[in-house]
Amino acid sequence: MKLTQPFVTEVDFSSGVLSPARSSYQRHLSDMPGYYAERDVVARILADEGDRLIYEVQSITLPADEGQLPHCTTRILPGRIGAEFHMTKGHFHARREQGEVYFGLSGRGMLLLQTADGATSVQPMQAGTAAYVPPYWAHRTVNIGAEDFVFFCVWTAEAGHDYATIERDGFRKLIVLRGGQPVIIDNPKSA
Ligand code: M6P
Ligand code: ZN
Repeated sequence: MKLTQPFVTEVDFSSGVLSPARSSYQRHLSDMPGYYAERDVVARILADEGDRLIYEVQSITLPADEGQLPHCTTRILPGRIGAEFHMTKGHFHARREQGEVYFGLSGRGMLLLQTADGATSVQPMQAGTAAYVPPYWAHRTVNIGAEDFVFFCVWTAEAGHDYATIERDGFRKLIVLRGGQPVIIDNPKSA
């Protein structure tokens, strides 16, 4: 067994920036064009406005051994693609029986969850919210506010990410702006 040494990381609640700097990646609109319901709007934004940063993840990478607890921050920028709010891709865990915990640091969001059987759940998140992603639930986060939505996450190294199902089918619910408010609607694609 190779022992991992204890360590700490400072987290900036408003930006999600980690100190010391850790590994990070960004997702732009061009990385996820098929994830949004209004494909014509995606194409128009990419043509007229150029690419747009949707979210960024700063993560503490650990050995992929069972029992390790990778953790990260995610910052979703405010904005919409047509009516639909900026969001993460969303995923199941490759090992479906593995859960995850989120903790809201700043801004306002929604956690959208769904099982393979099509059960859905939407949970509100803001600074101070601890949100539990139980085993077997796919999960996506959505920024419904005018500021960055930033949260902290902890999951298990053995969980892995499975993007394929959500990339193909999407979630059964969409979070869109209607009458000036974020509302949850049925995804016409799943009807
Ligand atoms: C959260 C966690 C991460 C995930 C990130 C971005 O921080 O669930 O594991 O990578 O959100 O979401 P996604 O991987 O679905 O793009
Ligand atoms: Zn996850």
